[in-house]
Amino acid sequence: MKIQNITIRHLKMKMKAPFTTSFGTFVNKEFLLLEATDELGNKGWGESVAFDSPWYNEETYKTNWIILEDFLIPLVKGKEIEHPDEINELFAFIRKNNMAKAALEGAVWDLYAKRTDQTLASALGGDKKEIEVGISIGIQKSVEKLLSLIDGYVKEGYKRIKVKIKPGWDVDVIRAIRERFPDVPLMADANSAYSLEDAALLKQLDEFNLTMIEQPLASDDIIDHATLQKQLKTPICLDESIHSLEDARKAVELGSCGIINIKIGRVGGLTESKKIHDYCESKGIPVWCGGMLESGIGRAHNVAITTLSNFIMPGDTAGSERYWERDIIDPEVIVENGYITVPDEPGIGYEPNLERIEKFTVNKKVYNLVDKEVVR
Ligand code: OSB
Ligand code: MG
Repeated sequence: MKIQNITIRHLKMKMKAPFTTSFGTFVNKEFLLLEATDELGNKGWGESVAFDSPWYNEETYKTNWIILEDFLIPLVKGKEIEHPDEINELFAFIRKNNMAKAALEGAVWDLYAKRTDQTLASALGGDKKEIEVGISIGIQKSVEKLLSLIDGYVKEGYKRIKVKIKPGWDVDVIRAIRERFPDVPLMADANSAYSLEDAALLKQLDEFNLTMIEQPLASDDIIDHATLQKQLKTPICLDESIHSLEDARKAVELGSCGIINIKIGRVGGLTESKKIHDYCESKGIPVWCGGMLESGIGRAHNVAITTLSNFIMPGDTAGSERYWERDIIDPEVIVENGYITVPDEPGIGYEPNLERIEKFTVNKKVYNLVDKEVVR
């Protein structure tokens, strides 16, 4: 395939409810959507999961735009692409900027699946017809409010509950949840809010039978996590620390975690996600798909990767209605009794709704990748 043009759109969507983590609160979601057209007129879609502020990692939607415009789009210009795995190699010499890479690579994967008339899930090698999902709940104003939210999501059928923790909102909160919901599959995500000095406090979480504790220590660390894991019964799951297959290998060899959260954007795309998945499968390390409060496009990519066999723990891919008044795809992502039915249309399997996309578009630019015909 040869990509003819790429449209970058900057969208701003209001979240149904603010989402608070240990590092900040999201009220609006600003992000980039990529639409790539091939020579047959197929359209492939990708989403950058970079936020408007560099607090989860160093990228933002604005830095992504620059990297795409100055480096990544020129790299695919004029290239004959047989398979999306080639994009991973093509981009490899550019350091980091994984979310920018993943946005374009994701659009190419969607194009490839559509051209070969298969679902993105089957193009990736996944064969689940439905996936099990959990939900991630932000830090709340009160424990009572958190308990009532959990109650609602448990009744909706979500397969596990993840709550955000930070110093001052941790052991007592988890204890209160366990008193009210003794058996619900439960985990906690600290988004790097602690250090090894907090080991004794984190050890107290062992008594609550959590399925895992996600990223307790620094976002660039795998050494202290290995030290901490030796002291904890609860498995550590790494999120922010894993950017590549190499990072996964080192973390697993060091014993820094027992579980890995795969986010397509954080690791630079679907090809790298698949590599991490396959490596973890060979080592007996379960993986699950993380979330970045995605719109329907990114959500569809998450659904597809989750169909791979070693995604054996419920991920954070909740239904569209949990985030948006109205998502930008048709149909929206629907969760029933904790399951999402994997779509069976070619590619991402959901139709981007251009009318709604335009409504949320703040800025857009079309990049033409075909040299204009030379008139002699
Ligand atoms: O650490 O997994 C995280 C949201 C924003 C930034 C980081 C994280 C999260 C979530 C929410 O936990 C996942 C989702 O519902 O998309
Ligand atoms: Mg996390």
